[in-house]
Amino acid sequence: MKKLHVLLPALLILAMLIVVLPGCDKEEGQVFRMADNHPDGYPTVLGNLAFADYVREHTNGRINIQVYNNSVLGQERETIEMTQTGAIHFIRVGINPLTVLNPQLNALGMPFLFRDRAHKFRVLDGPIGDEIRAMLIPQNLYGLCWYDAGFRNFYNSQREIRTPADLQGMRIRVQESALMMDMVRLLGASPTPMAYGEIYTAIQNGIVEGAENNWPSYITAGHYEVASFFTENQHMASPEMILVNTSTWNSFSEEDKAIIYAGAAEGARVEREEWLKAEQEYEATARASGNTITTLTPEERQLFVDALAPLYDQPAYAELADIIQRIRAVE
Ligand code: GTR
Repeated sequence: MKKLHVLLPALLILAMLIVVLPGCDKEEGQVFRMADNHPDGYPTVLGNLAFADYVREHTNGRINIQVYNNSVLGQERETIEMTQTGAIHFIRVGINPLTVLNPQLNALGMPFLFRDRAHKFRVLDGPIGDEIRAMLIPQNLYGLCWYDAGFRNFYNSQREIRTPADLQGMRIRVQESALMMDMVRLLGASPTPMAYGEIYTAIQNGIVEGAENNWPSYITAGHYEVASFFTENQHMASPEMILVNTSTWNSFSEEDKAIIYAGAAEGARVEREEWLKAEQEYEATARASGNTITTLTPEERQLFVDALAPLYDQPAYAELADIIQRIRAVE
């Protein structure tokens, strides 16, 4: 009996642990999946992690967003579709592949539209950005915040590009977006849509000669290894965003929605800060690699602006005149 006296507290503790241990599982809260196609350390991934951490902390672990980056849940288009069905709950995605769902989103990808980064974020963080975030609700996607993705530029494996004439006849990989195809066609090149994850091999095997993207993607996806000519022509500054499946969103209480919304703002703050660092770091990597990095003269850059200006008058984009005009009017 004496022994039992000694043993009882120990048994009690053991029993408590057994009860508490599955409770630890419960502490994992409700698990949600978030997709991103970029690797560890990429600015968007760091933003996503800051978002998930904020939400986990502020809900005491009840809402646990797990970030699956590196395309482990699929290529961008598949993961957008999975977020629409709710198989994935959150996604970080660029604006261009979303334009098939609502062509109004093309407004943000129009060439040479934003005057600079500050103008872009005044538009995105203001009423126009709010309006666009809500545009995909009929497609089961709701935008929570805006991420930076810098400027997109052309690069290729063949020759230096200084003017649109240098792009003539070149096969250029584009995102699966009509706007991207029309833009590349206007420059006299031949657009080839394909998934991001296929570009490296496609350039390496000569299926396409080039692609276009920002500094961080050029380096982290390894494209700089197979496309050594990079021209900083900055034809578009389409942003990126975090989207949530609308049923998932509607399942949250108003209080939790406010936390998730604040968490997305924190994710965006971190991403935009990391973006500026990454741009500098990866530009330096590109320059140090011995690749041909071309900075255009204002006259050369103007040739790209002029070549793409007719896009604004094509019927598909003329429909965007109102929103484009409002974007331009933002001080
Ligand atoms: C990157 C973007 C990716 C993907 C990629 C592409 O800049 O962050 O989400 O859209 O471009 O060209 O497919």
